[in-house]
Amino acid sequence: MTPRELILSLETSGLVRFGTQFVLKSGKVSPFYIDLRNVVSRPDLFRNMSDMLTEKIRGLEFDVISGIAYTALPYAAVVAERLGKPLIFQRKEEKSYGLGGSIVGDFKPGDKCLVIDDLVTTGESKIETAECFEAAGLIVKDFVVFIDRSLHAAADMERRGYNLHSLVTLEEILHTLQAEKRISACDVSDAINFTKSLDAENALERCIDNPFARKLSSLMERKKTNLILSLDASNSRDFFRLLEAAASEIAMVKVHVDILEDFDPSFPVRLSALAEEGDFYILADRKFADIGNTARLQYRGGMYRIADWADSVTVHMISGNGILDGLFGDSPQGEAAYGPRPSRTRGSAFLLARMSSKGNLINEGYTRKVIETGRTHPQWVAGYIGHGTTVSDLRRFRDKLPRGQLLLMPGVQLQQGKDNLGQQYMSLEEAIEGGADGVIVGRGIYGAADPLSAAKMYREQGWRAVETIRGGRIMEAEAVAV
Ligand code: 5BU
Repeated sequence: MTPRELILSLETSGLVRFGTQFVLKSGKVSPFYIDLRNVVSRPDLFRNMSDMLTEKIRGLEFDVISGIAYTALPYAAVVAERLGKPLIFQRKEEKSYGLGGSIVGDFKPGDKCLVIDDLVTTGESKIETAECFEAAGLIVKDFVVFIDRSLHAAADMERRGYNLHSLVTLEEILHTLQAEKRISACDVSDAINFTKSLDAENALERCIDNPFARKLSSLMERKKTNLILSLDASNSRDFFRLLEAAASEIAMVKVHVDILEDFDPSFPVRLSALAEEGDFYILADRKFADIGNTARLQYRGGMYRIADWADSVTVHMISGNGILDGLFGDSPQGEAAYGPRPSRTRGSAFLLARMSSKGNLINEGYTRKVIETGRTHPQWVAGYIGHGTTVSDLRRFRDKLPRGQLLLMPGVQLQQGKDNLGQQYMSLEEAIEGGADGVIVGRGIYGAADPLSAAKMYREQGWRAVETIRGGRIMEAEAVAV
């Protein structure tokens, strides 16, 4: 069966329909309707579509094959049998008994898995499936669908590291049916306009506007530096000596305030004045991790009163979303007990999505949930702290982050390497090539014989890489346009 015959046959069978208004599952009213679920009850069409799919897939490289339940599963079974490849699939429901997780079938970590689905609209559900498989150790690169009913999904998926192959596209359907006079020019323009508006809405949903992310990225572009100095000094004399020297080179200073032996209330006063004068922001790397109420007390109160002076803070999501409400939400018990809520531009977080230390316990499933939390809390989450073992590993992770939120990467030095306590370093250029927006450097600068020259070198090399690789832009244009 050719793509043209498939289109005509789907239209004749009423599986692709135009000309009236259809209410979609989302409640939106669409001028066309595509539903391939009942193809399985038409043996001839099912066989022909399975044949087409088999031919499309034959040339691709994979070890196991999967279909997204329910619609695509029967095709995946047929194709797997024909090509002599193992079939695996993801349960739709969480299993509450017996052994094994949500994936049925045998595979080895590192196996390449090809995924079949019936349609693609935004690509989001494909990416969710890929992430589930990746969390189980599989490698997902290729998706094959019958119909790409969007105008952008293939490009969006490609940006996130996946190939989308389709047997027919919406444009081919429209073109074929119009040429056959089965639909009018008006049907075609209605379908295109509807799809464009749906695509635009989806793009907006994925695009996040966080005030601090915007401020930090514009400071980076203005000052031409993506350097974040991790100033892990143990006394304030060393801290300010180093910071004064490096101030002109950095976009932000990262502070572990509890490392200081001689902290007193004059420290944040002096730090804030220097930040103002030197034009950089302050990130308190406190790594809050407790329940919301405790995190709130730690952030707004105690000796350090971090909320009063830090532009942003780092947060582990291990205790659940309540920590973000605790840190940045209003105090139901009043401000007296907890201190005031930080201002909108000041109260922001970088979530720990991946760590640089060897043997850390964060896995892909955890990282995925952290990103999901960041995506659903755009008012507070300016970005993520993350690391990659290689450029492509970092790139794949970066592509999963919502646009408009930033990736800051620790574990960076001029060359790859490690320390003797588990820290693993990636080189500055690799970090930027992999998609880090800010590079966090500690000992590479303050441990150098001449910290000021080291800071200058990191800033220059880092910004040169930003200019070469991304044309001197930190925030993607689409994100700023929101
Ligand atoms: P270094 O001297 O460049 O190795 O310092 C790195 C800093 O980044 C240090 O303050 C760490 O606490 C921080 N860090 C990290 O190295 N790796 C991580 O995964 C996270 C934070 Br999260």
